[in-house]
Amino acid sequence: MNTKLFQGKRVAVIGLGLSGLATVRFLLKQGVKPVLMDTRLKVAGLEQIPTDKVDGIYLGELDANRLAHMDVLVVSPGLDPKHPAIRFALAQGAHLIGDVELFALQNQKPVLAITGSNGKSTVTSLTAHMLQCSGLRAVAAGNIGLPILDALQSDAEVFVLELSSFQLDTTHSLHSKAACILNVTEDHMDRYGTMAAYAASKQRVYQGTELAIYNKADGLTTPKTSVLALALDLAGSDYGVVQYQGESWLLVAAEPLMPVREMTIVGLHNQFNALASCALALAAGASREAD
Ligand code: UMA
Repeated sequence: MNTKLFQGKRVAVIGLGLSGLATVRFLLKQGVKPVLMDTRLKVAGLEQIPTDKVDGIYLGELDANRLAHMDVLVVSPGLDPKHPAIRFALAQGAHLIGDVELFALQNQKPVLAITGSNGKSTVTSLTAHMLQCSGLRAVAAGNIGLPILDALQSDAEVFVLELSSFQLDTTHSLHSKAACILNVTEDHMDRYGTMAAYAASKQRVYQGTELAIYNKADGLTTPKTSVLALALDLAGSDYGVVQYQGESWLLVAAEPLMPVREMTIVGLHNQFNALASCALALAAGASREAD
């Protein structure tokens, strides 16, 4: 790991849910002794953590003064970084990251990154499955349920990451073979306030990617920075759905791949999800036969 970030630093893990506890396990393995905090008074799974190995566990309302003494805050996705105590610590110079950033600093394997308001779990699972059918050890992780730092311990050859906007907000260094925003529809307005802010959070998935895969029908998914891009469009001539041999076929990289009739997931949105999965899987080395 790029341990420089932590040398002589005081690190707080804020939020002790699934991803927070995975973060604590990860940091302990790296020889970092974090301070643990959660706004809840009771946290399931905390008993797994050896209390003598950490620098204190604080449950209940976050203490701004305690946080202000920290150098690095690893904040869980479920906790709004705009919390006043966190903002106060950031104003004092603390550095804000999340578990995906820790993963990005350590990981050497190819990554596919998927976000969107709808369909991201379907596309993440499908993409991982296509890669597995190509003989690659692909592991699906992130918002889909497996904490990303637990996945890092696996023998994966490719990581297929489902990333929520919350996770993207605290990620700065992720490099990916391809990244996709499937769609952006109104969600999490309690946290973002405006669609523009929410869409900007989703756009972070394109930072550090080799290929931005976007939805031509949804302008909020179009990359806002200069990056190699691939548009998905059901009516497209590269990735789309075409009439071929008298019926509808999925068109992948400008060639018919399979009849829509043979798909096990139905509906136009799933045809789109299948195209996105094909584009992602191909970018990470899947064979067409496995798509
Ligand atoms: N919480 C507090 N105080 C804290 C920390 C958390 O009250 O100090 C609350 C949160 O508001 C939330 C709950 O505890 O209601 C869990 O939050 P968390 O950040 O601890 O979540 P984890 O258990 O670590 O699970 C997270 C993702 N959860 C969220 O982003 C809220 C899981 O996505 C993900 O599968 C898991 O990490 C592994 O990577 C779930 C989710 O609901 C499925 N995601 C949202 C969505 O899909 O809409 C974004």
